[in-house]
Amino acid sequence: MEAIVLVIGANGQLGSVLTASLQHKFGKDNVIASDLKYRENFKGIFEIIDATDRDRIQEVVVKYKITQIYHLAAILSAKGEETPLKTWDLNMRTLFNVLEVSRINNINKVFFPSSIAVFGEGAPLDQTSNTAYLNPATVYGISKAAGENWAQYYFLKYGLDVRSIRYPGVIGYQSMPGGGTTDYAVDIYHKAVLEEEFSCFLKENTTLPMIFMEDAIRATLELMDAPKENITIRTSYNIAGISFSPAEMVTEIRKLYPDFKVKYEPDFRQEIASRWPKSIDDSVAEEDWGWQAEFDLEAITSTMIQKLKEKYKTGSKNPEAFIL
Ligand code: AKB
Repeated sequence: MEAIVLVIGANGQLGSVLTASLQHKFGKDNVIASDLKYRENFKGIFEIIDATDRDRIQEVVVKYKITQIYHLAAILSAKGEETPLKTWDLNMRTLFNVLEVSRINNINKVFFPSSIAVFGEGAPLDQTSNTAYLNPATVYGISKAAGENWAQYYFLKYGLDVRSIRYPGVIGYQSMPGGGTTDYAVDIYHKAVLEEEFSCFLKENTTLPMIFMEDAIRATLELMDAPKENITIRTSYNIAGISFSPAEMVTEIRKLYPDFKVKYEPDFRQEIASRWPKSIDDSVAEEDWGWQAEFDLEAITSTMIQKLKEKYKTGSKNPEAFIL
């Protein structure tokens, strides 16, 4: 059967790139992008959806006879700490709306992103396994840990085929992140290419798991394509890309920009990062659906710099203008 896909949160860092990949895979007419606001110059079908409004999701699902939903709308780790109750409410309400609409309309497959933010004190910091203790210290992490369990609940109770990945920090040139603790790892490349000084909100030796956008998108598509019987994890799959610290990024960037200047001004995000794993064991994803990352720090750095140089050549100095 042909897939007709709804992407909720299609303007975000991951959503914008995933939408383009889904259009490529399923055809422009079979992908419905949605977000709170229209995206300028977007090519394809776009609907305004506030995912806290269940009736609106239902309306769009019926209108287009949707068969798959990718639910990417959420408030992330750093931003979430400014308004914990609002973050909990938004992250959970939108998930429940998607799960309920999917159950009622017999949606074939649902994608729900989780995060390394589900881990915290009590889990090993190195090679954190899929089954490691979940003890999140941010409201975002709490909402993702709860969301994973609700995803599994809908699978066990209603047979809803919900699939999920615990993303590391995602690095891409196509779009800008917003409100995360790993955002520095995108900003740093923009500053390097603009030949500006970079102020890093994490300490130089803070190692975190990261993944290049191309790998993150491929992981998502591979998970969603995997045969149902291969999916042994119904909470969320660990996936690893490559782990590194700000200092290691700077060393790599200086190979191309020897005069690149960085100062370290750690803020509240340092505390969030300190509780997260340094590296991830993704052997279950590898066993179940063949997951393997391709981009290391050197490949990420050379691609980011080359692509951002091309983009900035077009004249815009506004990183927010970078969506695709
Ligand atoms: C964040 O930093 O909050 C996100 C994430 C790791 O989920 N990028």
